[in-house]
Amino acid sequence: MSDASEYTPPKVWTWNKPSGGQFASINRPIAGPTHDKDLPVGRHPLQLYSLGTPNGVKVTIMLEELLALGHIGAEYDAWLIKIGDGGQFGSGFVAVNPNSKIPALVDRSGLTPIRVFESGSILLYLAEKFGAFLPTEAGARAECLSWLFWQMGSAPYLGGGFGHFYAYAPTKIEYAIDRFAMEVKRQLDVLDQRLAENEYIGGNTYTIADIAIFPWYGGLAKGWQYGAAEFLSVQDYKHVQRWADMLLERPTVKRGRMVNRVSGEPSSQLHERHEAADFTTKTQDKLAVTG
Ligand SMILES: N[C@@H](CCC(=O)N[C@@H](CS)C(=O)NCC(=O)O)C(=O)O
Repeated sequence: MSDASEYTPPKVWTWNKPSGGQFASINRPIAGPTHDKDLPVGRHPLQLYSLGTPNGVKVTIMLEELLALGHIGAEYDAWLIKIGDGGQFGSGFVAVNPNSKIPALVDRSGLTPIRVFESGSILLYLAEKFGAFLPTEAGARAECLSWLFWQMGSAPYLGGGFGHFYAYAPTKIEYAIDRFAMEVKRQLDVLDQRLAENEYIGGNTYTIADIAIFPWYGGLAKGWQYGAAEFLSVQDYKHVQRWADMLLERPTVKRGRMVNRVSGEPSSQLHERHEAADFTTKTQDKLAVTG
């Protein structure tokens, strides 16, 4: 492997070798399906096609929150899409999300199914559909949406930037790790300052801004991301820690984090969720016992 500093880009980039690193086998410079595969459809109004990554977990927390509020229309089937195996490139999935990334949702409650992709768009769609976790007063709504979109713009620096170069790239490039560590620490400080003055991200109520930001930045603060807690001194962000601990107390957050999860304790992994009872009967530890 050549040193990063020795590389001179050619005039025209061509796809002639794997990119290297953990996701080399699924990275491609072209869009569209690679194979024919229909998506399964369950009996509930909402069909979620996802994986228990931070982007996926945003939606399962939201759905569990809505169900806890008594919105039976938020009942959902959560199907597992294995992105490491290229499940996001099946024809059925691409028809729901042309961008080939989890999470993707189909709302089958009406006459015509409605597809929704991009986690922020899914949170907004569900918040508007059920009238929950999105303030109606103009100022509070604007604040909530500003933070929701802040998350959508910021997390790629954390995941695609810092996480990629710190944890996944085949070589450790100091320039890249420095650049993105600096940006991620700045982002954590933005949140820390906000949470020093406010109980929740949007102000004094829990909203889709918290639901969007928690899996990424709460997870980083709690040491779940990239083994980077010490490197980024996450304990220093006291208000982010306080907020993350508070959200972790919510049973809905606990349940949402289990859905479509394929790593960690077997008792924390519910690969697919089709009804509420699955949380007690279908986690991996239970399936292993019953076969
Ligand atoms: N902006 C998108 C990002 C979604 C995303 O990056 N999903 C990742 C998993 S967390 C994925 O499906 N990756 C598969 C791929 O890139 O092929 C969102 O928030 O929904």
